[in-house]
Amino acid sequence: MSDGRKVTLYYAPRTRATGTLTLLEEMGVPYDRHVLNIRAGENRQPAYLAINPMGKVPALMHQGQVITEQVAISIYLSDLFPDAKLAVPAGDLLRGPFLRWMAFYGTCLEPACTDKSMKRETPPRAQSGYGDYDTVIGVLNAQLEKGPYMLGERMTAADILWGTALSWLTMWDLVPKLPAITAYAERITTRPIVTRVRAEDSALAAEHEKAAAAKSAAQ
Ligand SMILES: N[C@@H](CCC(=O)N[C@@H](CS)C(=O)NCC(=O)O)C(=O)O
Repeated sequence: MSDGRKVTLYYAPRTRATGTLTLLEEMGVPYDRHVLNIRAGENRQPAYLAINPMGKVPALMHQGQVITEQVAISIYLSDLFPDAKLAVPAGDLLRGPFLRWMAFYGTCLEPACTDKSMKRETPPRAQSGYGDYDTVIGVLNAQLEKGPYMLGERMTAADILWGTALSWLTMWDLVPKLPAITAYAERITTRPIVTRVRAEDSALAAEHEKAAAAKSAAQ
């Protein structure tokens, strides 16, 4: 791409980077992909820590600038490629709700689900950024009941993030299989591009597991 918008995605299969890969594919924009085998610890090697000192994926490189955190990357990419029509630009009345639900994902849903999966006691409501798990799920469910997408009739980058994540989280019983939530996740994950990315991603994850097992057996 000659207009300076080509990005590089640092990606490992079966991770949050899969959501970012899905977004790039849905947007149909050109990108480079740098694949890491996190099962073999490649994300903890100095070469990658120089890019993301957190050792986490996804990370995005654009013209020498590093962007990390899946939510920030999703907003950044949707803004960078407005022609893909998954952005909600500044000035649009839905920009506020778009940012709200993007932030809600990172600051409410994820920590609530992590605490649940670790069976950690929720801190007192006032000291917990997400309040409590049941409230997070209730607020999310009420929003999705309005449907069909997070912001109503219009599909945006928020739906790629939320839809792909909710399909895993419901499968792992970290989010309840309420009708509006499962219907929404299915609406997103049955999109042909999402289905294709998932199949390729799962095949690569299996290859990585095999390679990591062979490496540790040889040590
Ligand atoms: N806050 C980060 C979380 C990223 C994250 O936890 N990624 C996991 C994969 S889903 C990872 O890289 N794990 C490898 C490790 O920590 O060693 C985001 O939102 O992107």
